[in-house]
Amino acid sequence: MRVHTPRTMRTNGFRKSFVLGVSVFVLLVYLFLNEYYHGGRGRFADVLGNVAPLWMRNRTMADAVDSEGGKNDVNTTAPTASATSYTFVYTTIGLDPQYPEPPGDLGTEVKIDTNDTEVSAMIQDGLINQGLNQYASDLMSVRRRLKDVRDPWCREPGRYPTDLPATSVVIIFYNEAWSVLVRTVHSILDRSPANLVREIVLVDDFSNLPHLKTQLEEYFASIPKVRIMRAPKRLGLIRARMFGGKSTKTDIITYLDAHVEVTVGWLEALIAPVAKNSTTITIPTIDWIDENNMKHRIEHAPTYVGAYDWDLNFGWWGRWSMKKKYENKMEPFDTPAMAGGLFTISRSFFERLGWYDEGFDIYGIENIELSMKSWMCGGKMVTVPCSRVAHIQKMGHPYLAKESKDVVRSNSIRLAEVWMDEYKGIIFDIYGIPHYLEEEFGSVATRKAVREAANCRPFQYYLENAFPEMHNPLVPGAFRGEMHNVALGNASCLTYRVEGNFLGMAPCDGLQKTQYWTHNYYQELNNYKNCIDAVSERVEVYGCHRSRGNQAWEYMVNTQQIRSVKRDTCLTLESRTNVTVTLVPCDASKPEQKWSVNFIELDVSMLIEAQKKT
Ligand SMILES: *[C@@H]1O[C@H](CO)[C@@H](O)[C@H](O)[C@H]1NC(C)=O
Ligand SMILES: *[C@@H]1O[C@H](CO)[C@@H](O)[C@H](O)[C@H]1NC(C)=O
Ligand SMILES: *[C@@H]1O[C@H](CO)[C@@H](O)[C@H](O)[C@H]1NC(C)=O
Ligand SMILES: *[C@@H]1O[C@H](CO)[C@@H](O)[C@H](O)[C@H]1NC(C)=O
Ligand SMILES: *[C@@H]1O[C@H](CO)[C@@H](O)[C@H](O)[C@H]1NC(C)=O
Ligand SMILES: *[C@@H]1O[C@H](CO)[C@@H](O)[C@H](O)[C@H]1NC(C)=O
Ligand SMILES: [Mn+2]
Repeated sequence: MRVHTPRTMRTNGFRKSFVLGVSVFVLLVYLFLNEYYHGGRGRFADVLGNVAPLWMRNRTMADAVDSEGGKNDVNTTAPTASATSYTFVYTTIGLDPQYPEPPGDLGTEVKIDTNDTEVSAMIQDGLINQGLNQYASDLMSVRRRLKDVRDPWCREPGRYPTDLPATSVVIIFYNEAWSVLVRTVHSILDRSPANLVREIVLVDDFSNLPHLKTQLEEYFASIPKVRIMRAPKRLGLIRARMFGGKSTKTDIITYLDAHVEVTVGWLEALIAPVAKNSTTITIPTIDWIDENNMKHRIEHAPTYVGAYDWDLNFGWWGRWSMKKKYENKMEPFDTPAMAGGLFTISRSFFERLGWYDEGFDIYGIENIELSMKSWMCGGKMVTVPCSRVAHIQKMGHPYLAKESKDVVRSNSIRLAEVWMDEYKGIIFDIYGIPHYLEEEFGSVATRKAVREAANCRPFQYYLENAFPEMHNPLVPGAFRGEMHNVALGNASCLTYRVEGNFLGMAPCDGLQKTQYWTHNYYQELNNYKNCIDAVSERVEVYGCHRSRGNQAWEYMVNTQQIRSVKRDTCLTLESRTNVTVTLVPCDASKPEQKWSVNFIELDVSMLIEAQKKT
């Protein structure tokens, strides 16, 4: 993929008309606020999705954003000049008590009369289209205040060096709701030291919602720090992140999702470890904005750490389950994996790591790739407890909604081939394939060259040092390859042909296609994502689902039998045909129940030891 030069949105003519636009806008805001706050409820949602907050009524937006802290109506609670040289324009901008409290202020939930059926319908629309309660978001100020939720240790004077470098903040959006996106940007402007934010780059990944076009440009034109880039076609989240990141000029890049609200101190805490060592990638503590009511929920995130299972699907594990213990729980702590959207990285390190694999599609797995290679190529990844960023966890994956291709599969297999050495077989086993299939997943030659050039360590180093808590991937009797029945000998292979839906014995052909089986982490008997399924006393073949049940098998190493975990019967060659297989009660004396296979040999000792200790 070629990266196109960013199209800048501010021409002179545009600027002139914009000055006019801003004036009109300020006037409208004034009139509107008068109307709303004195004239009753209900009008604003259709007038202006972006509710301009009360405290802006006498100032232009740019004034508000660039204002010096500590004066007039700005209340600063953060460390003052004695601790750092930053200017803080922080959470607690005072509200005028004569007006009602804006909905959701200080992270409270937005209360809505759901007896109103029209409102309920609008809420449903938002949940379906945006994966969040957009109606509630639209009710809130785009500059809603959030509390400083950091531990007191984080706020101590002198906690961070005074000479931290600035960062570019890169945000990818695709059909994001107006209030959600604009609030993300305002939260950064309002709650970051101004001198640490060089620019905020909004990358439009080919959205088609109209409010993200001219309206967005007009809205931010008065804030020079905000730069809007448009992808020339749909790039997908991964390539859009590279598109935006490569356009920045700072050495430090901070990525955020387009549906977050940062809180006081988030940025200093993220930048400091990267400034100290450019091979460190930092991740904030990701609090939860409840997608149903926009409530800022802070109780869980500090107890979690990013991790994943062998499906490479990111998840949150309890911090207590990790081997490494920390005396001071507020210090940045080692982390095996990132969720993906929120992190700070040195641009030079990102370059050395080859950014992301450009062969990755859309979304997914790139977070695991970056996690692995950060550790393997001379650096590390840490979670920063003092950096608190609130994130809307959307229902479903609106970003993926229209994609039918199994992107996670091809991305996972590319990742495994390049980064996982002999452990890649574990991933291939999950997809039931014998080796990397270049004709299907494309070349990875350039990715292997990246790994070579960056002089990265083996995957085993990552397991030992970053992720010893990883589960043991080998089930008892884990195998891959041909399945021979002892009654027939090694020239006859268990075969599955999609055409005719045939499962049975056939002469071995050595092609590793219809006769290739894996007994994998999910206890499946898997041939290219087709799994043997214990329907009843019969066996049939269905798409693999990883949920065990009918598709879970136990290879009994001593007797060579294969038992259905669900039915407690054994996979047996039917001697009346010598072709078909069935399920009958297990009987270790029957050769028709014995299967000779090739067991997997792999060093997983570091994982097993870690399990014992926890
Ligand atoms: C700010 O706006 C209020 C009305 O909302 C007005 O009474 C006041 O005089 C204004 N102050 C300034 C400095 O313009
Ligand atoms: C700032 O906020 C704090 C806590 O909300 C409050 O105690 C203090 O009085 C405020 N200061 C000013 C100058 O408004
Ligand atoms: C919603 O309707 C119920 C039953 O009609 C009523 O008890 C409740 O007070 C109503 N809620 C609001 C917020 O009007
Ligand atoms: C940076 O961190 C890496 C490990 O994460 C370490 O090996 C290296 O020595 C550090 N560099 C400096 C200059 O501290
Ligand atoms: C079949 O192959 C297995 C190894 O897969 C071997 O142990 C066994 O002796 C072979 N049996 C015959 C009959 O050759
Ligand atoms: C099945 O194979 C076994 C072993 O080769 C043989 O003894 C038996 O006669 C065969 N049965 C049929 C029905 O072909
Ligand atoms: Mn997100």
